[in-house]
Amino acid sequence: MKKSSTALWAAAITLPALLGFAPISASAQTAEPTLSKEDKEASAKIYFERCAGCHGVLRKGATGKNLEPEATRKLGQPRLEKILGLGTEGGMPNFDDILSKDELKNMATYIQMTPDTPPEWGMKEMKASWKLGVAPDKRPTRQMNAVNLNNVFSVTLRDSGEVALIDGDTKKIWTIIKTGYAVHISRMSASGRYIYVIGRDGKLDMIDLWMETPAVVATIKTGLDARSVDTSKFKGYEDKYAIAGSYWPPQYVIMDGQTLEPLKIVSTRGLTVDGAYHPEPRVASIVSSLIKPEWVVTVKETGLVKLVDYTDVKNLKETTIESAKFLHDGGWDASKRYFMVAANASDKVAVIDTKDGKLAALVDTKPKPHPGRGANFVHPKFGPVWATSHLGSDVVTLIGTDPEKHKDSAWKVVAELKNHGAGSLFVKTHPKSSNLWADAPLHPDRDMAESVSVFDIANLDKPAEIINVAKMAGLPETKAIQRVVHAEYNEKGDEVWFSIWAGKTDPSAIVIIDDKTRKMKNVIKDPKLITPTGKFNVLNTQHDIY
Ligand code: DHE
Repeated sequence: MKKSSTALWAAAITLPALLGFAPISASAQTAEPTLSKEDKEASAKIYFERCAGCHGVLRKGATGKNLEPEATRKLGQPRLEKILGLGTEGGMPNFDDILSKDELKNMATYIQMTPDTPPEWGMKEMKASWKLGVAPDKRPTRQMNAVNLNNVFSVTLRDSGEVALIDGDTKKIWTIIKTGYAVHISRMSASGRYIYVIGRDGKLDMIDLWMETPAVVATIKTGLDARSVDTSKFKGYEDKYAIAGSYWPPQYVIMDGQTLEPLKIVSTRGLTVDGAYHPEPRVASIVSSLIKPEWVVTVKETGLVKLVDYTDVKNLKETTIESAKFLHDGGWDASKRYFMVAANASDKVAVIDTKDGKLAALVDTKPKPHPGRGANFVHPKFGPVWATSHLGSDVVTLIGTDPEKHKDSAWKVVAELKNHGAGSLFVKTHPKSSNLWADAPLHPDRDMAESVSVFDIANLDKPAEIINVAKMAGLPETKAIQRVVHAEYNEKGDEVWFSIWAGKTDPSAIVIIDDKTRKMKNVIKDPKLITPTGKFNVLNTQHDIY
């Protein structure tokens, strides 16, 4: 029986296993090995929450390995249980601190079973999910609060499906807003007034910072599994459009930037750079150009980068650039002409020249680069460089980004700094800082995952200082590792904020370090801070300062 869009919406708020995923074939249900209905549903939920991001809904592999039955059954139950529990040096995190022995056992079985295919999510379903809470003409005409909006941080509270807006001046939680499941990133409108927050369940919420207490003014479910959102930032198009990319279904949607009304959906299914058809080419990072009315949309599995021209949404023009498979996250170089994006499972960084609409270079790196948006600074010897750390290697890679004045270094790895461990996710600096920070939250060793490296940009021959940030927070000991994740600067660029990310029921904190002295300045502790991860300072996010 066909499901109504309301039923789909309701189902999709809960998780995919419970969403009515249609089994691929009847034989899959009887295929060995098997789980009880309850255990299969529970495992499918864990798979969606913890595994699908890296391995894909159809388990074809990307950042993580292919987990189709052909591959997993070769490894067998005991080996799979061990990998799931302890993780690997290659960047697969350990799950023995958050999953029980039975859950690990069931997961090892589950990934040997045939994957299910989730339903599609088209215009009809999107429109049914769209809610305009406060129409643009009913919103404030000026800022109704006295908060310094430039220094507000939108903090992901991963496991509670919320964001905390923290006033960076007073370090007080201003408000906590319910958003999508395991909310992923926050991005700003060009004006800096609206925050757009995307959940892993595809729920996009638009928050108005001008209200006395900011709240969601529009919401839509853009897909069933999503990671990216951005807005139109080119002159004349400020706050006009928003775009969200989905993992499932593999597509992006362009929306009215004031209301989130969906205007156009574009599928990303198709052929990879190698010419093979892929049923699940997921939209990874999206950034908004300042030099053209375009978004840069990266498609993970195909390795294609789309420059989407939004001047005529009805007759949409896309420039398709071939790069390398498994595109993931990335950011602008300092000039904001080149987009540097990690093709992480290909061990490459692709450099997209958004002025000429071409691939400028594919740079080979150590395994699994993972920059977040990366970090830009002027290297004493090589001029402007962009940095990334790695999931699969204990280095921070510096790539030259100035083909005009430093031609010899441009698009080359000019240095590899020693990070304190692999399992790194994010690096960060600020134009006003002389520090470069790198985390390693997915390192299987507790001490490594709880520490960060900080490099002196003026003296990069000196080894990094390693700081155990979790200890600084002074939280009680927890079974789960207190992973220290995602550096973010404040408006002035003189404080760096780190999240302590442990278990859902564990106490958590945000540690604020004085960037000059590298000593703790404040710690924000509050029972409402449940699994804080990404932090997005309004001004830095609005202007792509990193
Ligand atoms: Fe992320 C950015 C995908 C797991 C925190 N993450 C991104 C982007 C993508 C992505 C495609 C780039 C968005 C953009 O710029 O438009 N992330 C994925 C995954 O597929 C993956 C590996 C697995 C999953 O199941 O989702 C994954 N990410 C995580 C986490 O587990 C993290 C550490 C904690 C969390 O909150 O879920 C996490 N991802 C982040 C953060 C950013 C991000 C904080 C933004 C970094 C920035 O500075 O812009």
